[in-house]
Amino acid sequence: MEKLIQTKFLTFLLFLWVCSVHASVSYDNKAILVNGQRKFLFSGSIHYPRSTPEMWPDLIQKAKDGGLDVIQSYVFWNGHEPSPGKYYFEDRYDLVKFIKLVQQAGLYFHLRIGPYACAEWNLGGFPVWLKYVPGIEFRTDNEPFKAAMQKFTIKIVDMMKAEKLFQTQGGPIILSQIENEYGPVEWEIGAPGKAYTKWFSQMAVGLNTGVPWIMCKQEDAPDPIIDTCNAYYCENFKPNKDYKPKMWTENWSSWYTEFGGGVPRRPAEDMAFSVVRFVQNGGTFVNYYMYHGGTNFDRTSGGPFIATSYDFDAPIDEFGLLNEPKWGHLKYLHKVIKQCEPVLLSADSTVYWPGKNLEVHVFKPKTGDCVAFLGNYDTKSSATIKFGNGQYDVPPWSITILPDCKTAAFNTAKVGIQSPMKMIATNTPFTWQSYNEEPSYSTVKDSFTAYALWEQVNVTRDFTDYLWYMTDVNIDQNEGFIKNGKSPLLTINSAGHVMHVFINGQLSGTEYGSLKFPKLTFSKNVKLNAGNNKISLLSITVGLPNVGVHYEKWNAGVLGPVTLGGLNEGNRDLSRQKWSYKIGLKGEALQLYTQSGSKSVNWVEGSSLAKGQPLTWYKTTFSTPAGNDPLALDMSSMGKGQVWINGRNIGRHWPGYKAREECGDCYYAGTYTETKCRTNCGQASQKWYHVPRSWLSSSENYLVVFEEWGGDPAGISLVKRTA
Ligand SMILES: *[C@@H]1O[C@H](CO)[C@@H](O)[C@H](O)[C@H]1NC(C)=O
Ligand SMILES: CC(=O)N[C@H]1CO[C@H](CO)[C@@H](O)[C@@H]1O
Repeated sequence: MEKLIQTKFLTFLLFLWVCSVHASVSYDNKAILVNGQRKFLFSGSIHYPRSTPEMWPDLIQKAKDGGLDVIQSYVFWNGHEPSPGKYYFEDRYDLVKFIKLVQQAGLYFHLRIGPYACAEWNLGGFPVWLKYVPGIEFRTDNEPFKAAMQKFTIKIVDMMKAEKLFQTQGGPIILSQIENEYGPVEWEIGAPGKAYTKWFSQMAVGLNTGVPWIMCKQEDAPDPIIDTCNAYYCENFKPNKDYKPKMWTENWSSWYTEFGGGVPRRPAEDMAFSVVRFVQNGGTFVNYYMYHGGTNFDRTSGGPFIATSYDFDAPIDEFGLLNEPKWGHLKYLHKVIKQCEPVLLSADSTVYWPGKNLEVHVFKPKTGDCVAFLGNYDTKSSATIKFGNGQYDVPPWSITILPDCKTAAFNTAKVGIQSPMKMIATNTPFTWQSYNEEPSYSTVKDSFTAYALWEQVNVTRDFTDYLWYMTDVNIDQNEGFIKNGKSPLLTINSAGHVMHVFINGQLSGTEYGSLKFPKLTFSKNVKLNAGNNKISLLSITVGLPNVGVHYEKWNAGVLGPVTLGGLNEGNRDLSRQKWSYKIGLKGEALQLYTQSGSKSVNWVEGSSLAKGQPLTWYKTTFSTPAGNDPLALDMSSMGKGQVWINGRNIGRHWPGYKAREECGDCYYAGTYTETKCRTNCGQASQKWYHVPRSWLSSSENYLVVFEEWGGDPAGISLVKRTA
């Protein structure tokens, strides 16, 4: 036992020695050290697939102008390995290009390999095929999982090394991350979780990247890995060893939007306040999650029910414009903190409490310099704090920074003027044509059958949101309900997420769940005729779960029971009768969202144009509006579906899902939670959908909307975002 410990200790020393010879990034109890120098680092999350390569240089420049030193991103495994061993690193998934742009801008990079990302991303960033590797269980001591995770981690590390992107090779990557917020899962699952942590820690360290590894929310992160904090406030966070620095890897700039929820906003005053609280308590690495949130294009959002916009009320908005006053307020804060950097990095603060809810931190290294933070934690009243020879008025819930212990250079609650952004209609008229897709029946081509209800993703493998469950119901002409004119009760239990019920080709109802309760039940008296009746259920996923212990085991689709009540025999269980399955929509198979595919059906227009009808495809063409303002589609008049521009999917639209909560007022003071300061209550959770300019052509653009519920395309407009 003792010998083992000794050997381990020697290996650890050897590791430190190797690092100190080759590495130019290390850490001590105070900070990350680059080339032996302690650094105070402001970092911001920008997820490369949530914007376009054409947007990247500008986003990175705006991050730099905003005072950031580091850009941080997860690596999105499902985008990079769409099928086993087939890799993709192009377009929005060109990770190397993104990191090189960060390097060209003179910034550092923090590579969160994971490869578990969470991130409100489909299946938390894991490819869907991974779910179907025999015997697999995600994120635990499971051999098939560990083999796949290791293979992908090595793939990424080797790629970074080949491109010389680690700091030790002259590149911008100063930190990597393995796993992600694993602590809470480990705590819940116990021994196999602990074994897995030990394994992935050793695996990561063994890859010799030359830069420190971090793990967030992992209190038992083994040496030499640094554990870090993710939360709205982190001032009370302590690393698990006193020789590790205090780092904040996710300082939430707000929260994500879900379909059915309001849009969260976090006041700039409170953001700045939380950052300064962390800094005065010795924190030296702050990352904003998100600095630019961007868009969940295509079907990349997770949840389920995460909206297409991932704006996050971040300092740079979804469209790549500055979100003021947040961006400017934080820029100023960064500037003032950087003035204090030498002092903050060379001393610890002394703290005292001059009154109720008041707190003063003073940094006074031997050099004779002095930095003070005057804090008022009262949520209602301002306070006058006497300090040195001065008196300072400090607003509620705020901190004033004195970089020389005399002059008030910044107060977290004093923000600049707001410059609200507007969505202005461009004069781009749309002339629509429509094509109505019939519901599928059991007799449809390319269907297959089973005497069972199957789990949806098992069948679709997530190549589409849509799966048809179809069955036939024979009704005897002697059924009592035929004679007395009553209707039988059809009850359908589904694991989620959305279901349209068609009976003999007519839409009889739509049900949908929510992020918290994805399951749904349809229960309605329906009209059935004597003889054969066709029941067709269109079951729809809205992003696969991204978080939770063994979230890979969550089901979707019509799992039953499905019953018909009020018959002569009583209840008839339909769950185990013959069901036919059809994957995807007809329009998807025909690729109606491409110019060539659209030629395969007959479209109608003018007075024949479909309005308020389910399963409708709409198409139009338009020319690109002049100028550089970011563009969006206002989809308020529509229900639910997907939108394509020039064949590219801009995401799921669902303005028909209204934010069901009530929005309270939004005073900046007081502890922030994501339910505070919401907007859009009672209205569409999302009505604008980002249209990247780089996806438009200089001549004619082809726009296609698939509408599930029924809407009025005359209400769709192209808008531009300007100040
Ligand atoms: C998954 O699909 C297969 C057929 O492809 C079927 O045999 C199996 O029962 C299905 N499993 C579930 C849980 O639906
Ligand atoms: C991932 C995580 O820890 N999220 C937490 C963030 O903070 C909110 C509010 O404090 C919690 O509800 C979340 O669970």
